[in-house]
Amino acid sequence: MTDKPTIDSWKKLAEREIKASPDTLTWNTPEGIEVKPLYTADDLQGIGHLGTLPGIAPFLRGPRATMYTGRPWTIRQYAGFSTAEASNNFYRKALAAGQQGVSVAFDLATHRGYDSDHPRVEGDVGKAGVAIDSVEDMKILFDGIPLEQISVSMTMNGAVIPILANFIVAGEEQGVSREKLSGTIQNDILKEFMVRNTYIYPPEPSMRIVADIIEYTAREMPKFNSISISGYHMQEAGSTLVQELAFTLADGREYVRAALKKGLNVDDFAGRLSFFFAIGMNFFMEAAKLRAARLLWSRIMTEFEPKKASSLMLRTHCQTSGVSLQEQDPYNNIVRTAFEAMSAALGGTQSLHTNSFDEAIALPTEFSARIARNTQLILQHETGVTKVVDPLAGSYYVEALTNDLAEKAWALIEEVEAMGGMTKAVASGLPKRMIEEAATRRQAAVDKGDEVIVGVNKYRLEQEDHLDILEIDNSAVRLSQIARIERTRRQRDPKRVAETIAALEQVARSGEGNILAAAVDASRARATVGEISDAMRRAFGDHAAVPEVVENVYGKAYDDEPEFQTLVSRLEQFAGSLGEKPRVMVAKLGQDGHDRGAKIIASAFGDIGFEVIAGPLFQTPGEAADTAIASRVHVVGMSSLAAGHKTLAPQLVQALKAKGAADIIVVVGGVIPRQDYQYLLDHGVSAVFGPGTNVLDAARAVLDLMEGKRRNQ
Ligand code: MLC
Ligand code: 5AD
Repeated sequence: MTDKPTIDSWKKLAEREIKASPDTLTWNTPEGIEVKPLYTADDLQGIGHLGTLPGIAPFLRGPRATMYTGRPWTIRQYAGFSTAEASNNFYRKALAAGQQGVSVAFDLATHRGYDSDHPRVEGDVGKAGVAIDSVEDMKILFDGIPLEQISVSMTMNGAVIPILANFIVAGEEQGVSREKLSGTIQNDILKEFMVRNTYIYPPEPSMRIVADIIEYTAREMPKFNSISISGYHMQEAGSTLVQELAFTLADGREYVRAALKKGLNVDDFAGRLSFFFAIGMNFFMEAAKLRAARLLWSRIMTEFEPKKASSLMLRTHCQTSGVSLQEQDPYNNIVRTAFEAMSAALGGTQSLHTNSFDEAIALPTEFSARIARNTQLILQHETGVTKVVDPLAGSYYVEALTNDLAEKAWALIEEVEAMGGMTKAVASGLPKRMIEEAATRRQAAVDKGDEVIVGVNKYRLEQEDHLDILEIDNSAVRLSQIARIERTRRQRDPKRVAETIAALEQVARSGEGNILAAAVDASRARATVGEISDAMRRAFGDHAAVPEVVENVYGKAYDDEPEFQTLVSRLEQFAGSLGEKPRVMVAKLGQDGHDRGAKIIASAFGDIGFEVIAGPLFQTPGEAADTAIASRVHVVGMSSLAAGHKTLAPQLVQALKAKGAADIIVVVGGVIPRQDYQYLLDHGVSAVFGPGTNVLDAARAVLDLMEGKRRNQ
């Protein structure tokens, strides 16, 4: 018989193996968690949550007693593009092929409450999602999809009132009354102000909208989840998992307070609050995050003293991480997504979207969507992962991680509380700043090669294969949408439209009555998404954010490293010859609010020594040209993530030319398919920086362009 081995004997062995202390193997994660090379039973000491059971508060091991053994998670692929007809066709085929729920992606014009004929949305109609202008489109979107059986998620936050109203009326006209409708509306405005940016109104009236929807659905739509409180977009914007966890749960607490203020009883709505998290590449930590989320949510909800156990229960959708997927060697993304999906299943998600491998380049094709869906079907039918509840429970590592994440997130939640809650914290800009700092730090780690991404900063292919992608002819979509809006306007009763819109505006202005109820009347009368949104704009005004740029994060990560310093000196020299600092404007055009890339570029370029002008979101090409000229910039860098680049970049070049500023260099960065590079270059763009570009390479290229221009002058 041998003695029970001790941790000291392991340490000695480990030291001999690596010829250094095993402490040097500790991984300091971006969350500030120290992941040790070995976990043992000692790491479980003092952890309070061990021994809990699934289906019973605090639900750490899952909201359902039987979890996937009773019913697997819902395969709910997020999709939408082009017209309602095209998206409807896509949904029907997906449902026939094994998808279990529908999840609608709307285009950015719809998100921001504009009809397809509005001049500000020319580049956006039908591009990043489906264009919906009125209930007529919504009816086509769900044609042949039985809404009393299939649950529908709608990702909508800005124009949440007209979209939910149109859904309710489309159901009605399909013969499905609203109490039978099942599904989820995202309706999570706080994270829009932090990261996703498809807000319309200022924070205060936006919070009233959220509360009105919770009130309406609690009373009239018992099977409908009133909100999907989302951390997904925080992680996409670059947050750490602790930030994602803490800010999402703090948002949830704020929504509960807003609903209680409406006079609702906590048990009348809490069971229909739902959540949404991202699942990135940190396999065990992501699964632990979902367990920690359930633990903390039940702790938060206990404060509100509900009577029903289901009010303490966190149910969540997950999506694999878009930001973890790469343009380079894109089939690697299938592998990444499969690991992330497994992690989501081990964490106990209720519903899941798996991304397509062409994520970093374009919207999914039928082929890439099939592989993404099959990833989940294979997990559910072939791996055995559904045969047991919470299989990671009792793992020394995962239980310790669950505890670490919960403790760290709780500390951040308390910080938010001390600021007076999430609405105030968001108004202060702190969460947004923290997330942008984390994003910039991560970019530096990738650019420096400290963090390896296979096929991007290591093992990169010399020659990338050609990839077929989905192309949307958005001018055709726009014309067909405009034709339908015109037909709808011709056929409706204008008096009824005017009356219902006036009534809606009155409800919005007075603070009396329920905005969604009023919008349902307007939708029945065939008022458009734009008209309903405008009535509320008149009452509430528009929200305009002032972009802030973090400083000294990217540069600090490089410290005095020669690669960075050489570039800084080269830029200084050029500034000397120019007689001033080179000025770069980072521009966001159209309704594309995805600004992680733009913010990172602005921040890193600033640290390198450029003077950076961060343009506001949602400019038209003409407005961006005016800002560029007024700021006397040398270069405009347009960041595009929503596929509007082929319309908007040539318009920007033309606008500069028309205003006598043809000497300003235009470069474009973001999600740009290689197929489009030549088109942009032919239309006056000087350089294109696709996904996976090293920021220092981009800065060097911009400097080359400026030097070249100066030599030729
Ligand atoms: C579940 N059920 C069970 C069971 N498991 N019954 C018995 N035994 C079991 N083991 C029951 C549930 O109680 C429920 O019934 C029904 O089965 C369905 O299960 P669910 O777990 O509620 O799943 P689902 O209906 O899919 O709802 C999941 C959800 C919901 C609660 C997370 O909110 C949802 O679907 N969210 C999706 C959000 C989404 O897709 N977002 C896309 C964002 S994309 P009952 O009667 O209790 O309801 C995005 C990108 C961008 O945002 O554009 O930026
Ligand atoms: N269709 C499918 N997936 C989409 N996503 C965004 N828009 C669509 C769409 N129209 C996914 C991508 C993106 C995330 C926010 O949602 O994965 O990263």
